[in-house]
Amino acid sequence: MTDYRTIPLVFPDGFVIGSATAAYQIEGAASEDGRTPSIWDTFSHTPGRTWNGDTGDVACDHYHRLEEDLDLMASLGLEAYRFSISWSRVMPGAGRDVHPAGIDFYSRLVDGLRARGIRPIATLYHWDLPQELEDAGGWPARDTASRFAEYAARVVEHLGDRVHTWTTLNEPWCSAYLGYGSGAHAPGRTNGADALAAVHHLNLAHGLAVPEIRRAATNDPDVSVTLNFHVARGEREAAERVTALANRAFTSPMLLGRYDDDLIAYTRGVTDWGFVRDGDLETIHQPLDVLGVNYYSTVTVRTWDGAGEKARNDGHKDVGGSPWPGLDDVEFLPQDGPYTDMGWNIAPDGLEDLLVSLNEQFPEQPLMITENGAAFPDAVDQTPEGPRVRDVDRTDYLRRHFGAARRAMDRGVDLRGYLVWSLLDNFEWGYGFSKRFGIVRVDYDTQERVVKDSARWLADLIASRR
Ligand code: IFM
Repeated sequence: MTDYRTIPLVFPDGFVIGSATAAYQIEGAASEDGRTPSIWDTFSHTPGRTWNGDTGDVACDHYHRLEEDLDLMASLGLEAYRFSISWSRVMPGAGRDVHPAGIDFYSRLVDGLRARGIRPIATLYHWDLPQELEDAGGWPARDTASRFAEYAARVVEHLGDRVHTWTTLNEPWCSAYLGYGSGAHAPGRTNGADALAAVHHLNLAHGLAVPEIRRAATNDPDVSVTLNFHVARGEREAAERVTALANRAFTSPMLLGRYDDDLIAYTRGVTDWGFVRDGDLETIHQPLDVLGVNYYSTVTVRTWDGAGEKARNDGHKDVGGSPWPGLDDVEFLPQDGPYTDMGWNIAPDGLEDLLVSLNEQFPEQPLMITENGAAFPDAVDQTPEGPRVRDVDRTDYLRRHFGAARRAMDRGVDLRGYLVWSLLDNFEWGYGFSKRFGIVRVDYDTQERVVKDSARWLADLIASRR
């Protein structure tokens, strides 16, 4: 077993180290300055959908604490900051025009980052579809893809002189399969055929948006998409099926211009894929400057023999529906620990394997880790110097995963950067505020920020490069 903690963390010039967040998880100000509800507002306000009935109404109040949070990032020396833009804030009611107050917030954010020497990396869609578009059919409806491309164009017309990297979608796997398959995420629908239609329309949205971004931007930005890859271990055939649905359903159309035959075959009982029209795959297949990789843990699978209860340890909240349309006979087995507070196994070797495998599949494609991090319960110690969070478990997790990334680079992977999830403790979707991923603690009663030891470790790592 590799001890990833002993791998020297020396990264080349140009490699960026930073942190990431997403709009609904931190901003709050849910109905201020014209913002209208997204599917996550509706979902979180529906009884029983989130832990403790938590919502993003206030979250980390980042909307009102922008300057303080920017200074915090600067104090850690972050080289890049990945944030997402709330569609409902910049185009309330899914309107066609940009709302000045909404775009102004992101304009100030981008300017504030640049003034502090932090690279802005903007994600256009991190799961918060305007409710009006869900009412019109959501991602299973083709028109949503065109609306997304329009929204992308309008935003980039306003910020496209200053954002360094544009990311179309964050983890479309979650939007499609958790939103429309299992129902664990907004909008909470449970229909496998809808989930697969959503997969295609998210891919199409990406493909339609990329040329709009390139047309509207004036600073020759990097353009990317962020995918959450499933690293499937165990029985080979079951792992291949999981990989087809989870990973190749996105990488094959986006990077190779096709849907794989085995994916179509596995899901034949669910849908005939009639929603794929002539020309769609050419549209989706767009050159990308960087592919965003989100990685947290692995899954272990095998074909279910039908006896007893099927194991469902896929790391996703089980609310009854299935996020795996067409894979009813695949079971997800419990895995060896240690685990994070999400119950996810800690497996830095999975990150190394994933990066090496992506490099083998797409040798010309630069990669960036756009999310990696861990939830732990954390304790606050009162010290003479003030509150302190000694999160040795999170620091150890990050140390190992940075080591794994470095190892992958030694094996030839063109890795351009590493963004830790997350800058702040925040609204962890269905788990509400019960899970803390931040390298900075947020006291949700006072909104006080406490820099955890893991953030100090990250700051030291960044400082060591100067
Ligand atoms: O909090 C999420 C984030 O929004 C998307 N990627 C995974 C994180 C942890 O679950």
